[in-house]
Amino acid sequence: MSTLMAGAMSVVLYSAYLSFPREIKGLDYWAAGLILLALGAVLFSLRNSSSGQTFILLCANSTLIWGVGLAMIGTQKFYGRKPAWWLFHLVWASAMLGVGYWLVIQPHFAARVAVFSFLISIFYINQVAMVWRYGERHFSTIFFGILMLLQTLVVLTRGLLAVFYGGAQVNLTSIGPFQSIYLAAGHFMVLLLAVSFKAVATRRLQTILERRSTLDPLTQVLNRRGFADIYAKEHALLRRESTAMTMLSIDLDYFKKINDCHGHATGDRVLVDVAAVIGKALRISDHVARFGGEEFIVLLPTTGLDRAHHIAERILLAVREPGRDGLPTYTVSIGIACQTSADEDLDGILMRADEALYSAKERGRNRIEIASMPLPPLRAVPA
Ligand code: GH3
Ligand code: MG
Ligand code: MG
Repeated sequence: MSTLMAGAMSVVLYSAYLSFPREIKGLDYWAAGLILLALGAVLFSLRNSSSGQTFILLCANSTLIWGVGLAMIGTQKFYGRKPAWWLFHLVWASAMLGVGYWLVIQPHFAARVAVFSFLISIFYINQVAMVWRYGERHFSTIFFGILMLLQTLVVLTRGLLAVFYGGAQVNLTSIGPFQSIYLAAGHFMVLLLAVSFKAVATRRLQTILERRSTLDPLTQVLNRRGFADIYAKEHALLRRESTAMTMLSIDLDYFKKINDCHGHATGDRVLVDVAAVIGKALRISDHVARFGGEEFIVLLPTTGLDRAHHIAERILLAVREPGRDGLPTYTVSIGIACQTSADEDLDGILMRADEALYSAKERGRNRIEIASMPLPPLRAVPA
């Protein structure tokens, strides 16, 4: 039963590994770990029917340790940690020495179970710590963490029972309450742990796809869709708190010439560069987006004209600094529009910022212009 479950979950995780983006790591190690767990269970079931019982038991123990160890490596990779191969090998070597000693030299079932349980729990404890430290606060992570903790407790309890009550309590071929709990936990834990790891990986996939759908792939700043979402939130805040926010419309000057003289690839590098320069001039609460071609929009929440002008100047000066990363020197023009009323919408403020930008272009480029404030809405005059 557990062999089938582990085998099936291995296929599920391997197919996820093949179809998920490469930045989601660890699924392949989990798939390999589950195959080894299935193989280990098969080897255990063969031990009574074969003459080479000792050898098969050693292989089964080794295979199970590798299986759980590879899942740990998978979890470490998933959370972007350096895989602790030294721990993997140390636990495996110690467990094989202990199991081998109490199997071949001085046969002692309970001692074997204790050594195996305590050492393998290191792999589980390591994963609990990983989830605790690096896990996202999300249901899938909590599910995964709790299951991993439960599995740790079950394995440690088995080790303690072996130490204090000897072999009978932990011999899974005999019948008793703990044996039943352990066997049931063993059967379902493999399935549940694999399902919960898949849930954590799927959650990561969702986050990546959401991020991709709101980011410009070249410059990694927001795209129009991402910007519209952010603007809607800031607009709601403006309506509630009656503050001001300011928009900068930034366009590269003579960008077509850069493409023509230095090639499209250099043009792309310039776009990445200008996004980085703009980003450095902003505060953490500000937002930058690429609105197609070579136009960038910056949203400065709770910021009036004076401060926005100061930030725009910082961008203008930083951009025209020559010789960054061997790129040609270039300049930008900036239009500024300030919004103080929630009556104006995104299209309205963008249009005013763009008008100011065109006026900066007309007046010679490499400069800043400020848009006039919008006219108040006309009110009907009573007759
Ligand atoms: P101005 O100073 O009036 O803004 O002139 P400009 O040359 O910057 O503006 P124009 O609109 O004439 O040209 C924009 C150019 O930007 C044309 C287009 O080939 C180039 N462009 C648009 N998107 C990309 C891109 O993703 N990568 C590169 N390398 N070039 C792009
Ligand atoms: Mg331009
Ligand atoms: Mg343009």
